[in-house]
Amino acid sequence: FALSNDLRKALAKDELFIQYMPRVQAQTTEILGVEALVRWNHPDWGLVSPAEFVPIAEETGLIIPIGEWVLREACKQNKRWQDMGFTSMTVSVNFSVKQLLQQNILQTIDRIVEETGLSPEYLEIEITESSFISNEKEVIHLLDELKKRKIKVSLDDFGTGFSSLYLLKQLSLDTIKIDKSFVEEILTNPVNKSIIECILSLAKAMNMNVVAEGVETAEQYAFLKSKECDEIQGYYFSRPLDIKDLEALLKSKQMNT
Ligand code: G
Ligand code: G
Ligand code: MN
Ligand code: NA
Repeated sequence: FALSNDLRKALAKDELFIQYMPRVQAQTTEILGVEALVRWNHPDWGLVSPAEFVPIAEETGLIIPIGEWVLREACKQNKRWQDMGFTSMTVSVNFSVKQLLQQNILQTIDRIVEETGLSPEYLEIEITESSFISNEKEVIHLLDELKKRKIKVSLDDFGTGFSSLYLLKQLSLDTIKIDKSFVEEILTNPVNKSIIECILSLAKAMNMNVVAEGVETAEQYAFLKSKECDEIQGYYFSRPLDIKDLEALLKSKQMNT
């Protein structure tokens, strides 16, 4: 309870901030986008992980104002980067189920996109399979509406939830993100290897982009590259970064090309 009271004030006290984690094209290692990851700098406890406070935010409903803040900051920031010359990066924002199923979520997204001036094709919303439990119709409709607006949608933590192939076929998804638990044992566990190959060929047939998450070693990267996985996200390329550090990385990449 103490933590949820503190979280209530965290936004007003400017204790939340965002780190951005690069997503690179597998073949060229060009940075195609960044994922916005919220962080909380608690006055007494220091950094509190979102793995800890996002569930509290969901239970208390605070995920609504927090999620809206993250979305606005991420769009604003990406617009700034575009104005600085980093013109074709997508920013991805994680949406929890409660946030996605708000009554007026489309109006909120429209308003934020308009306010910040970001072109909608440079915004991606990450949802999880848990969004679909007993809300299939609503979510299918929402994804169609986002597609009309050219906003991208990715399915996060793919393979850990409840999506059926039947459902996957009906969704307007741009990208699936293979959960890091599959990538972790890619070279030691033949089953994981098969699962990844399977997801890659399925995604190709369905015209979806695939991001492998949690890539930490050269061997994992080499395997995924050889299987023509589209994009890589993981500590092997970069950890989540503060704005200044990301800008330094973008500049150094720009000079190398
Ligand atoms: O960044 P890290 O690995 O600590 O994130 C832990 C979890 O918190 C991940 O599941 C991630 O998706 C989630 N998370 C990070 N930022 C946000 C956010 O802005 N909104 C939501 N709903 N979840 C987030
Ligand atoms: O649930 P979601 O996929 O949004 O979670 C993203 C989280 O996964 C981020 O908080 C990020 O810190 C973490 N992550 C991304 N890549 C790696 C990685 O290579 N290794 C580890 N341990 N965590 C990672
Ligand atoms: Mn994510
Ligand atoms: Na994920």
